[in-house]
Amino acid sequence: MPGDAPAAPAAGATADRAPDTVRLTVGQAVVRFLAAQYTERDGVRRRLFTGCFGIFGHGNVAGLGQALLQAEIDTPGLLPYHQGRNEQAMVHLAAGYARQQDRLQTFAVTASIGPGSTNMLTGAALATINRLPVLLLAGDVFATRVASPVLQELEQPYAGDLSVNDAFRPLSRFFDRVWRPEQLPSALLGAMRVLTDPAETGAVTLALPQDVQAQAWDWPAELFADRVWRIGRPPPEPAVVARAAEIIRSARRPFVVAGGGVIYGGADGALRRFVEATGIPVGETQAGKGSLPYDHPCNAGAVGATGNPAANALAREADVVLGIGTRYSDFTTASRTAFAAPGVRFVTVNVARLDAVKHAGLPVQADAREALDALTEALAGHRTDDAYRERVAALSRAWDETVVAAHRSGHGARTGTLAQAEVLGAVEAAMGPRDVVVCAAGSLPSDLHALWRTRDRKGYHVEYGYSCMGYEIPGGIGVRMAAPDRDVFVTMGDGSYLMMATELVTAVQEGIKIIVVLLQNHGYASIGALSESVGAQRFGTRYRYRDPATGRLDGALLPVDLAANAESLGVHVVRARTLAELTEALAAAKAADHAVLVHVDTDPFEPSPSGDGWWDVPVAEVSTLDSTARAYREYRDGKRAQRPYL
Ligand SMILES: Cc1ncc(C[n+]2csc(CCOP(=O)(O)OP(=O)(O)O)c2C)c(N)n1
Ligand SMILES: [Mg+2]
Repeated sequence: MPGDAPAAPAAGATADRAPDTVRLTVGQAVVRFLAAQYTERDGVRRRLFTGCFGIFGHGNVAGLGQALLQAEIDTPGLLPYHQGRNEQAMVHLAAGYARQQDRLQTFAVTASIGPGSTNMLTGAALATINRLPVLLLAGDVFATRVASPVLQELEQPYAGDLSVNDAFRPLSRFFDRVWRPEQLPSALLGAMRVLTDPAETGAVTLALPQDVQAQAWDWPAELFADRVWRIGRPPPEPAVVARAAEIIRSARRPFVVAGGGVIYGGADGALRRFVEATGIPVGETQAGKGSLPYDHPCNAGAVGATGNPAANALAREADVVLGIGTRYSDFTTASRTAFAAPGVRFVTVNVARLDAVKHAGLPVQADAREALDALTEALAGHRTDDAYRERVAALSRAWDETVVAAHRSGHGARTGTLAQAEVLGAVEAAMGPRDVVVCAAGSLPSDLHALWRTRDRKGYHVEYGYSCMGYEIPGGIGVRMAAPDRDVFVTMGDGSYLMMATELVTAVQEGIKIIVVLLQNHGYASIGALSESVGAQRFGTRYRYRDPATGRLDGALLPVDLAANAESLGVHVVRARTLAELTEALAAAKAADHAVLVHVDTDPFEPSPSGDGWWDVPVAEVSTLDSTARAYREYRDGKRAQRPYL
């Protein structure tokens, strides 16, 4: 029964109040509580919440807004407030931050009721799919319903207890709505339990009705005591390790798939020891790129639909695949065509049972580092044969030569417009060994996955669980906030820029240095190429005027000037036209102490070299178009290679 909480004693009326209580509003209690939460892993303690991002409206201005103000004035540093431009972007920023911090620290995000909150839905999905902890504090309608329907309230004729925030339920790993102050402690503790569990983590949403946020209550003082959430390292069962070692020993061509769990779990050192002892080659997923330096003799690089030919050849031939910290997305398995050997078997190390049991392999449900150390010990003396190791080295060498040739193709000098791979070569060359490249959607993630030569475990940050256009700038700001000692190079397309450039203002406001490399190719080049491959003729993928003669969007290029747009937001902008200008601009950006955007035109039709990974995108089975009919026949052939892995 919302809203009929007994009136708490007034401040100062101590006679009937237990001495160990603190009188605060729900909003003030949330801020105090969040500031006292810590994570601890491997003996290192960190604050779980570095601060709170927020945009205020009537759903949170008087509750959490007042509480954050009071904290800023009374106890500076308790839970620092940051302003964002768009709620979705604030969640992306928190997710980028959490990823760079190996999920040990994050931000809370507060939004008003209605559209402010629902703007966070896309961010929630991104965080949950990428298994990144973010805390969403969504303003909600009056618990008392005294003024219903309030501005922006959803009135559903069939349910009185529903609000727009119920849309967060399927996207959150934990959801609670605090109808009464008494419910707050259990909601907060439930939220922390999920945020700090590597197997469970993702978006956590607490819906806070606007009247309840402002309501005062006498809280037990112990609610605000420092709380340390230990992030453990569950060890594998010895019998399972023995069985896994037996399977790996029986393999002639074993292959490791290293996923994000290797990096989040700080298992890169353990992986290196494991592969150096056994000689087993490694393919990296998008989230797992950086598990080994690119030039490590056991690192074959990117595997899967966007993988390189070296890793994909090894995957194709592998008789045992040891997956570590991967969720085996369709990009990693090339839509279940990557591991093609008859009878291929899987051993899967993952802290989450959901992932450990995939592909009907042997599940090793454990922390990645613990499992790798145990496997190294159990496999002592075992090593792949010389011929296999030489093949890995030869394949990797050949791919590296291809990458270097793509960087130096001379396409820009010949045609007047740079190829994307030339731009990536220049960016890579401008970066320090610890600097971070950030990306999320378009044609860049596949090029980065295949071509990028990662030198540091935290040097590669491509969001490819949700591949969300618009993540790039806020995600990059989050990375930089987590790692102010690293330069952050955000690479993005014009489509992503137009989707969400707003947080450039946040970078300017907070003096956060990111380097945005904006590749202008006048449309959705990636989807254009995909469209062509499914026989859809690049329909709807170019930024063109509607041609009055044809009535279609195939007229002249639109006169957009994204460099001017970025300038108008207060960012320092450099326009680069040639490889030499680009190199110069990137060097200047690296030396600068403020945010810089480098604008460069690229050729949408010049593909980068890539592997032979397949991706299942169904093609129209019947059509009046020859292009589609042709594509369907090819699709049917591709489909034959798909396997259930059961
Ligand atoms: C929010 C969102 N909408 C749509 C998509 C589907 N999509 C993936 S890439 C892409 C085009 C990206 O264009 P741009 O950023 O210019 O990169 P380019 O493909 O030109 O390299 C689209 C529409 C997406 N990933 N995210
Ligand atoms: Mg584009």
